[in-house]
Amino acid sequence: MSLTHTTSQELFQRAQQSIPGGVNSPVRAFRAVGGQPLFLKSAKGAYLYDEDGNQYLDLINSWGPMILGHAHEAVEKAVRDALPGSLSFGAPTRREVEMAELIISMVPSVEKVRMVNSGTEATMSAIRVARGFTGRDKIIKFEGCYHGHGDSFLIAAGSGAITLGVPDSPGVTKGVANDTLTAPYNDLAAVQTLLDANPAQIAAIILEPVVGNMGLVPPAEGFLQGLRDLCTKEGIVLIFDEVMTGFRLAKGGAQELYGVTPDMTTLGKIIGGGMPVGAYGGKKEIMNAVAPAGPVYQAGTLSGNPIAMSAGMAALSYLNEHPEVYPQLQHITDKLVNGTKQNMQQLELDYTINQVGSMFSLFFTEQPVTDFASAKTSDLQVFGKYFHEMLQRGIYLAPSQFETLFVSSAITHELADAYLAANLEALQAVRA
Ligand code: KE4
Repeated sequence: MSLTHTTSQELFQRAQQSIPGGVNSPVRAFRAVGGQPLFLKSAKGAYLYDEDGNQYLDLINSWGPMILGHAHEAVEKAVRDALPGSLSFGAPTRREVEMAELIISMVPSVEKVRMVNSGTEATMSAIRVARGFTGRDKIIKFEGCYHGHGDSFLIAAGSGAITLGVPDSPGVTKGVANDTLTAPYNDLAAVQTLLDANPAQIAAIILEPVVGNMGLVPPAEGFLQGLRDLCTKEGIVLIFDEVMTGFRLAKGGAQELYGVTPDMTTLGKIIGGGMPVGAYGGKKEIMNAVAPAGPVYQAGTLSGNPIAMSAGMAALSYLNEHPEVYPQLQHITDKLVNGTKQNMQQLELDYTINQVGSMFSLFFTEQPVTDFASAKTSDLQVFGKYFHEMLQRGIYLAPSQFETLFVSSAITHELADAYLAANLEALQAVRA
């Protein structure tokens, strides 16, 4: 595919005059893979179209939200039907009640839920509630996990922070940083050490129950249950950040898949169907601490926005009513992963590939990848070359080794075959 990117290049030059780095979220800038970002114009089903008319098979799906593919009729119709009623009121609406009830029916550990406008708002709010509920100040997060750009989380953060080499961002005060303790993912002993050193001071442990933000890293056998047991014993609020995994790995997210129940859950991405929506929820006794029911303050002008609720409800309702989507996503993703393994075997390559459900990552390292340290053994130069080899063949991957791919239900067997053909050629090119 001979791709021209003239318009994208012109737009990127323009964008850098008015937007920091020319993008509204750092990972989009292609800094980790080199080259210039593509400016997208539209998308439909499994395909993206850029400003120069090039078509790409989408393996990011807006970093997770577009699980049903782009411009799905159920979601688009819901938004069209809502538009004539105005875009926002700043007052309670029927749709917000219906949305809350739907979330609670799909994620049983969530007994009450508050809508916000992003995953970052959800996680920021969840730890404030945990601190208010327990009267404790410190939190534990895991190296390489990313929970949005809230100050408390930009400590050993994954995703765009590590992609840009700033896992500990300037601008986060020592005071804030002192209250965030970190441990290696999958390391229960390290968590126990932190608890011993900070008795009765830990308000919450927050984690991605399946990590997407250092690339895809599954929880080790017993890790989630071990954290559950420690939190129960110590009166610590266990928060599953399911912004990526919620409604993706199962209707009830990773907590359903692994059978471990958190005290609070944060949600985003799929919950908005592509619109800006986040949510946090959990046990009634914890959520009743949230204003105006309780004293922990959190607010938002556009929280529960009617159009966003319409899009989110349409997406969640579709998943709720079509549970066959999940085994279908598993099957197609298995094909992509197993096909990649066969390609590597044919080329005598032995890179590591991790998968859970419809999320997977190819790491350019031969070591098992079980935490941040092992993820960082990946060869980023080779990843960058692979990324562009795939892009030239019309396959749009996440522009960072420290991100997961997301499969949509719009990806058919035929499209999986196209992906695998490109994958074989791209691996050949990087091996050379
Ligand atoms: P947002 O504020 O970006 O909606 O959500 C933050 C967030 C919270 N928790 C988890 C587990 C997340 O993955 C995210 C955001 N994910 C990144 C992708 N790694 C969003 C993409 C971006 O930063 O542009």
